[in-house]
Amino acid sequence: MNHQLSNTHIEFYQKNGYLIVDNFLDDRELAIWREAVDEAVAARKNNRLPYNTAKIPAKAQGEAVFQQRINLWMDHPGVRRLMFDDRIGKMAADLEGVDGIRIWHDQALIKHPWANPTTWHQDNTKWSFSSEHAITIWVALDNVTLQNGCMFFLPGSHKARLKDHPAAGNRVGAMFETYSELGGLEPAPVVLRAGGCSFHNGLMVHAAHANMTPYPRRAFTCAYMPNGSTFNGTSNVLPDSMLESLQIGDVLDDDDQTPLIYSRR
Ligand SMILES: O=C(O)CCC(=O)C(=O)O
Repeated sequence: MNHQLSNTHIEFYQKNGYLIVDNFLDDRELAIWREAVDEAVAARKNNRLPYNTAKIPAKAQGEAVFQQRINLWMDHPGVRRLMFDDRIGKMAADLEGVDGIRIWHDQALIKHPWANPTTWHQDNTKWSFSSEHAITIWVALDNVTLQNGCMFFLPGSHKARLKDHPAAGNRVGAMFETYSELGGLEPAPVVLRAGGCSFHNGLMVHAAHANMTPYPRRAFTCAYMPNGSTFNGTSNVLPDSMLESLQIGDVLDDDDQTPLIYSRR
């Protein structure tokens, strides 16, 4: 695993809000990741989450964009091993300059042939904690191109938290109707060879192309939160059973839901 970061990488990430790491996985590691993710997705069947299954059906619009299976670390030992690798936790901690990293959620994002684009959005605005130091790794399990649905980042857009998230429906650019100033930023396409990865800050405004090819585009991603992050009242991917007892301001430190994968102390 290509997990060594230089100061130049960290400076680029902190200035622009993202980083691309080519050859993150070697061929042997890529084969292991593909096998684990394919198995875990098949075993999950139609459930997006390992819990709340009755409440969260696969939404027609969501599945038209990608097949999304969340928190596969919870029900597949192979994925769990990959997600608990503290080398990745350290990369996330170093990029964000924080002392500890917890998994917020992992997800397989499989963009099937002819799938729709992902509208421009900011992830952390939708999550159950608010932090300037949330970070996501996005690992390409297939070559990711302009044709098959690569992501696009708006470099520098991570410096501001959006007040609310405009409902996009299927309008790719709905974000720019509310936040016209973002429309002046030049999008950076995230073209990756299989085994490469990107990191992006939780406030990075991003989107993805449609898949215009007859082949699936597989990605596995994990969103992380800095250790010590607190509940902000948004349910997002938390289980109903947990939401019943959580109060706004409670520290999200349950290792069965948001495990600590890296700590400097
Ligand atoms: O994988 C994609 O196509 C989009 C991913 C994305 O937007 C996200 O992880 O927030």
